[in-house]
Amino acid sequence: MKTRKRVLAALALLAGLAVQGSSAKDFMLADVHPPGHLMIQVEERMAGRLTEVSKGAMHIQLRHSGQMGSEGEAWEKVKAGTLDMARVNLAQLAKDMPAVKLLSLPYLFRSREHMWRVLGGDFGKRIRKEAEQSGAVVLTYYDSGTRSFYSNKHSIRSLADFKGLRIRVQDSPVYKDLISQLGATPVVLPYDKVSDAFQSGEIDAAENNTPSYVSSGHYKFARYYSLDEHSSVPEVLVVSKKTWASLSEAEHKALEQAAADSSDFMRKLWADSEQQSLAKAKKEGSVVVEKNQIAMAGIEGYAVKLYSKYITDSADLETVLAILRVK
Ligand code: GTR
Repeated sequence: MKTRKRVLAALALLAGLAVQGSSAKDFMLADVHPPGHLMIQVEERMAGRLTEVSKGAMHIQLRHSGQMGSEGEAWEKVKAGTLDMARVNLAQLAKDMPAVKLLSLPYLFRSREHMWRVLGGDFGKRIRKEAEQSGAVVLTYYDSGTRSFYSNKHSIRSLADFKGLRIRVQDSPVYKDLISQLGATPVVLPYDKVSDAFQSGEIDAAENNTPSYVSSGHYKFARYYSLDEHSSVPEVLVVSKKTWASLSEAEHKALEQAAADSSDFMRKLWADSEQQSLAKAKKEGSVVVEKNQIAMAGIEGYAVKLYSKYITDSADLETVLAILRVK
């Protein structure tokens, strides 16, 4: 046992030395969230862990609050190799990756656990492959809970309540079609423009998970939050293929280790973050409608009509059925 421990310690030392051997590396990581959002805390931890496992040879420079532009812009830069890393919502990749379109379909996942198992299986491999074809390496995923609608007009309790609403969505064909399908008008806007759009009247509704609803301040402009939980698209950490190719195997391992550790950390804290955000929103005046108070049959029934548009052939059908079959 002692010998095994010594061997492991020697190997760990060698891995550290191998990383140290090359010149110090700084990586720019873009995120749109502000300090205080759980995602930023998790990325700070990952940066610390990377410096630790690489024995001071690798560093992450975190550019939060959209300093590097919107998520769409960050994704384009990662693909072009002009930005090392970005943490974005996977939905941002839908235009480039057919697998993401399928994964973004409403009400696809039964639970967080279901989603994590799907990402850990064959479907996850397909996402990695499509990301590489687009110019990026998927380092890890993070929880993003479920997204629900919020409005400054009234609570959404049934399909009829969507009528006439202008709803902000991310730049993804699936989200745009979902809003039209529900009888409202989609308005594509970057995340940092949503508060202004509520104030100017450009939109009357949006959709997001509770930590983002609160940390973005949207809850101050749109008090009616209805927990319809229509979507569970996770967050993803991507590295530009150009950056990845410039690194040694030991450096890849160090990045993978720090990223995996940060994803585990987030998984433990996510549920608390959701609860705390919801409690804060309620305390400060948000009117929260629980799922069992919503006429879900109408909403879900209409939303899933999108499946017939996005399942274009028997291979897509098989993929979606395989996702649904994952226990
Ligand atoms: C947040 C998510 C971001 C982005 C944002 C949005 O919940 O973490 O990556 O997707 O929503 O709606 O633009």
